[in-house]
Amino acid sequence: MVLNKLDIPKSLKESMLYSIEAGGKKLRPILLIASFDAYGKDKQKIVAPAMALEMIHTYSLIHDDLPAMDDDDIRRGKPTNHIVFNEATAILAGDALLTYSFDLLATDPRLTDEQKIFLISELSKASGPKGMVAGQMLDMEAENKKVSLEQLERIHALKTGELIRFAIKSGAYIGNATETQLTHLDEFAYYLGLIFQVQDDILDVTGDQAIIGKPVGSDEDNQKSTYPKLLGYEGAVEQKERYLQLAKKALYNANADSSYLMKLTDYFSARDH
Ligand code: GRG
Repeated sequence: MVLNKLDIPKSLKESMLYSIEAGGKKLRPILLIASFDAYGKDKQKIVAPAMALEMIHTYSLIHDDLPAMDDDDIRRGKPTNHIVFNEATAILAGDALLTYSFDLLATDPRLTDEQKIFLISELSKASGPKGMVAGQMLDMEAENKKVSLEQLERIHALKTGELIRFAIKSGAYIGNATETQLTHLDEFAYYLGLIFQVQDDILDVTGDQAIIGKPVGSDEDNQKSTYPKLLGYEGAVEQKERYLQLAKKALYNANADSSYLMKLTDYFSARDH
């Protein structure tokens, strides 16, 4: 991993590597690669974008787990970053992963200047105040409040959906997809992000976390709006099916060699962790 070679303070590097190597599913880089694969050939070009994306996702999880936010002790099956190191180091490790991801894109010799500008601009929009950070803010403000389905969709489209959109859009862009294909893929990615989130909420009710981790109905659990709370369990499953049909239709319209993306869509919908 490129982080190993960085000449930076030892404790900062250890803290960054701890979370990156903690064993996440790497869904976003996998999506980026699958989207590239639907159009392009030279896979070397997507190494830096895939790494940058996972670094930003990991930064968001480190910060989300902090006492000032969700105050979580376990992430990716291991103690959270601030528990192992300390709060200040965890904040800096998150900051460093965020900023270094842009350095990685700006200096990758395999990307053209035009591709670098596209990737840096799209990734900063997706992760920043018009994207993931906005979603996190709206999510915090919605705690303990009743939200509508439209509000819930908006929160998740920003909070988790924007990075998923970046994965799909940038993979296809580097693979030289046309403008029309990118438009259809963007619609596909929007629904894929929502499928990911409904399933995440369903797993909170039915999955291992519900059985061995946070009990459903705990204080923490009550604060957040989720699809099952809003629509009931059956309603959430039906809503997921609606998103699934819309995602598949958009993917079909994108006219891609989309067998991997199709398989990933089914995986997102049926995943059990
Ligand atoms: C702190 C700016 C800031 C943003 C945080 C993404 C996010 C915004 C918070 C994560 C909170 C959370 C658990 C959201 C539910 C959906 C989600 C993003 C789950 C984690 O993604 P996975 O399942 O994780 O892809 P792994 O560990 O496999 O990478």
